[in-house]
Amino acid sequence: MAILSGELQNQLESIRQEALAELSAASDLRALEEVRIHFLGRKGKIKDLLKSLGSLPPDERPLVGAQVNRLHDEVELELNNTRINLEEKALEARLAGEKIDISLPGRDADIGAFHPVSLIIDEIASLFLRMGYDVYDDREIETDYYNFEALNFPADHPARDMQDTFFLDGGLLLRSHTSNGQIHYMENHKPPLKVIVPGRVYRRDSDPTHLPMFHQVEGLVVGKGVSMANLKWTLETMMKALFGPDSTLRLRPSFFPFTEPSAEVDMWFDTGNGQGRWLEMGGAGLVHPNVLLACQIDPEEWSGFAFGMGVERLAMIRYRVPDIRMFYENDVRVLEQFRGARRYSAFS
Ligand code: FA5
Repeated sequence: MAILSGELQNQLESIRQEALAELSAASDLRALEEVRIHFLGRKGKIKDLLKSLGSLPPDERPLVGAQVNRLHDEVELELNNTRINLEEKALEARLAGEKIDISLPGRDADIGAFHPVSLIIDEIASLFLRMGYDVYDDREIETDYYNFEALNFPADHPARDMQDTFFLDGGLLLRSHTSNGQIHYMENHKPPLKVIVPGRVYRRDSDPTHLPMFHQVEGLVVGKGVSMANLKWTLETMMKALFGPDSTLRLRPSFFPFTEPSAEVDMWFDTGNGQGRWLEMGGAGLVHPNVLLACQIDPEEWSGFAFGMGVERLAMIRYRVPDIRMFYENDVRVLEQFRGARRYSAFS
């Protein structure tokens, strides 16, 4: 049996000593990795020894190979032990640094606020409920019939272009106004009737005073001898309730297929420092006889008024918001200003 030469013995022993010394000096996992590469890596000292086996006489190779493998296993074992120690120390250090000081005061949970649009809708609903109106919630996905045809928009009539509509598959559309609620309500209720229809509407629109999704509140009254004077009084009552007794409202002649006569409703938007401008709040008018007829209501016997207000526009005036898009940017700095705002319990 071949005996290991003294020179080789010394070489193995010195690598062993060197490896153990470097392992015990490694102070963190990175240093440990360097030691591993230095001795056990592909080009490390122990791997080099194994590679040099080929140059030994064949009868010496098994013995030397066994010795080198033993050295490899010993260094690897020691390296793993050192790694476990270092990992434990690193964990202890992290836990010590992360100690929770339970004597510190806690942080308040953020309390949400009602959106200004919800606040205005509730306020309007509360007012009209007190005046004996019904509050009716209606669908947002609609047919051409309820959004246009029953409202006296003839097919291909240019008035349909007044509202840039989102069309869906299957002949459906996203309602472009809450006036569809007039038809649904009159199909199911006989006059005399008084109703408001708050809800979301959609149009292909976006600028400082226009949104692609916004809210309207529709109002509809059908009775005997209902006139423009009743409409004007109702609009003024709503504006004064929302904006105070000094608020200024203006009616301008306008056109809607479903009302005759028709008016545009403007409010004075006080922008501060004595400045301001008129802002269009909604449309209104006396219900067109064709609309009553579409709902089997006799226009000889009954008359009515209707209005449709833009809720975000009302909120702009109420809260002096210069750009309508701010309501939907979800900037908490804007929204949290409404935290203390009053919510009317119209629906409770
Ligand atoms: C209508 O939608 C009619 N249905 C209103 C109506 C109802 C008239 C009943 C007569 C009888 P108009 O397209 O003008 O009308 O819209 C009404 C209001 O919605 C506008 O005055 C404005 O306040 C608001 N509005 C319209 N488009 C937008 C938009 N893109 N973003 C925000 N508000 C809008």
